[in-house]
Amino acid sequence: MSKKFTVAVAGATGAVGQTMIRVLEERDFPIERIVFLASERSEGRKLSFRGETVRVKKLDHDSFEGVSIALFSAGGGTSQAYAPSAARAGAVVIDNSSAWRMDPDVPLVVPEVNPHAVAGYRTKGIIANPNCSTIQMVVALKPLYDCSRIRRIVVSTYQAVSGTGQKAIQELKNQVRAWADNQKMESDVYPHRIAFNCLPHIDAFQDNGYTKEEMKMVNETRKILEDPEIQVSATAVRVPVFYGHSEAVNVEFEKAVSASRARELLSGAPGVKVVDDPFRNLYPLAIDAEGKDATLVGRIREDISQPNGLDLWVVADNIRKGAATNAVQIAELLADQYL
Ligand code: NAP
Ligand code: 3JN
Repeated sequence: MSKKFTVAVAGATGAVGQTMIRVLEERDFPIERIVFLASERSEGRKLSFRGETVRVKKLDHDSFEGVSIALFSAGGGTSQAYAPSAARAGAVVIDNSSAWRMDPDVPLVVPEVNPHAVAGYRTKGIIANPNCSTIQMVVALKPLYDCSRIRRIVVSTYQAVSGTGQKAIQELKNQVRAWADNQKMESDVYPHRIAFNCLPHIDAFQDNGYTKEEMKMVNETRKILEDPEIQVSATAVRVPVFYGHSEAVNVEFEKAVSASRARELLSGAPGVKVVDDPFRNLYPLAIDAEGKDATLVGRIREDISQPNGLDLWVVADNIRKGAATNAVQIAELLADQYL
């Protein structure tokens, strides 16, 4: 009989937590018992899992007795405070926040890119899930990197409001409704109106003029591709889309990679779906990525401004591949090969 695990979901009531629960169901993860954890605001709330009702418990330091795998998506502060307790209790933590991503003793894993890194979980009992914008970009770039080393990436992101959580999804809905009703549009989550607008501001601004979200893409890409020399410049933009982050990615290689070679490499790559027939209006769209796990890549073309460059348009569901599915795939690797 194959092994089954006790799995805890910390942040079970949130946008990512809810999707992790659905992905665990869909992928039929071998679960013996499931534990749903959130803040005291949600204590006692009923959630469903495989047709059964499970009550949410308040996350505490003693929530992890008997838990083998703890999926965290309750914010960085919560992960910082509770992941070590979970690991001490014997659970392997798979953390969706940025709290542990750059810790040298914590692997940062995208299963299609660096599955071998999972082995590093033994030091701290924690594995970090990268930022959504990084995940989809490295899934698309890894097959190309294996053909020729990448020197530099210039990326602009077009990020959906679901990346900010449930309240932001509601804020965009409310503003669209208010606009249609000719009413005043209220902004609480974002510093400006998000409906019919683009905000070049995701997470906090840093002293170097970049935002934290942009610097996550720089540092996480280097760690996952195990290449500290890659130069990355990112501009992260919030757009009025509910689900699906899109990215315009310009890449400079050490040796030239033609567009047709790139198309060929990406067509056989794990987790990638090439959608690239622009003359028939076929290219990756956020509305097509929504609810799916593949990273869509299209608009593949040689950069006319430099000899070794390519341009790509990369789209994925930020809550699925960008967070929940990637975390569950890491759990599958752990369950199959390590636990
Ligand atoms: P969300 O919809 O606002 O949900 C937040 C979840 O965290 C809720 O379940 C909430 O419980 C719980 N929570 C908040 N404070 C808590 C506390 N002190 N103790 C226990 N639980 C607490 O946010 P989300 O979009 O799901 O994102 C959650 C986190 O996932 C983010 O903060 C981020 O770190 C990470 N994330 C990562 C990515 C990525 O790129 N990989 C993308 C999105 C989010 P209540 O319902 O009880 O308040
Ligand atoms: O804004 C997005 O589209 C992605 C957001 C991710 C996020 C949101 C709040 C806190 C993160 C993250 O995963 O980097 C964090 C965080 O943990 O720093």
